[in-house]
Amino acid sequence: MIVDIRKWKHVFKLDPDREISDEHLDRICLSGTDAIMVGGTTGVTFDNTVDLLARIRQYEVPCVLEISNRDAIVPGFDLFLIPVVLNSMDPDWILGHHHEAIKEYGAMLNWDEIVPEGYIILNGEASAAKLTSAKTALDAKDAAAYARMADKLFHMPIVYVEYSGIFGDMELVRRTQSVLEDARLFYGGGIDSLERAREAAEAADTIVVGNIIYSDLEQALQTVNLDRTGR
Ligand code: 1GP
Repeated sequence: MIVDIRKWKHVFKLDPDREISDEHLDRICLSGTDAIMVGGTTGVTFDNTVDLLARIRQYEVPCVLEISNRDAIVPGFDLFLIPVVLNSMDPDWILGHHHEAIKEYGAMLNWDEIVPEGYIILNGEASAAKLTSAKTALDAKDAAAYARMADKLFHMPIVYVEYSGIFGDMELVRRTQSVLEDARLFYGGGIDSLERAREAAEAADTIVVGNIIYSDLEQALQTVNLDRTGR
């Protein structure tokens, strides 16, 4: 399947470590979202990732894996997104884990399916921020500088502004998006209503909706109803 991330406006992120019923998964996969991203910070294993992939594969929706650890690299996804945490203070999350994984699998990878994501993690309370020792006290200028690095120095196709768990500063997101020339700005964090989805979609290129799937499915499904004109 040819998957073009540049066409994505809305993505649902499913965590292999969390339970979702067949009925809820059915509604998510048929919601009209542009893609399902599979990923999580903790408890992601080969087995729970394979299980979730097999269930999602019953539907036509594109399905991509955001790789969070080396043990959970499962073949069969449409794309493999590789997070590089630009504001991590621990080099392992910028290139250390990547080096180890590529040492092991580099020769057999299909690089056309690999998409690096330049992450900027901004909610210091999020488990991803703690795990990666992210320096989250950043202003819009800092975020824009990381975004330019990802876009122009490293030619990453995605800059991901991650507020996981809280709804972020949309002015910062807007300003960060505005400095990008080639990369797409993905925004995730605290989108729990159509109103917030629309607000985030005005600032970012692509919005990612996670948590609310598990706490209020009806609200989650509402977030797909974006105005799809424009970028
Ligand atoms: C998490 O960016 C996603 O990685 C979505 O965030 O779970 O807060 O919706 P939420």
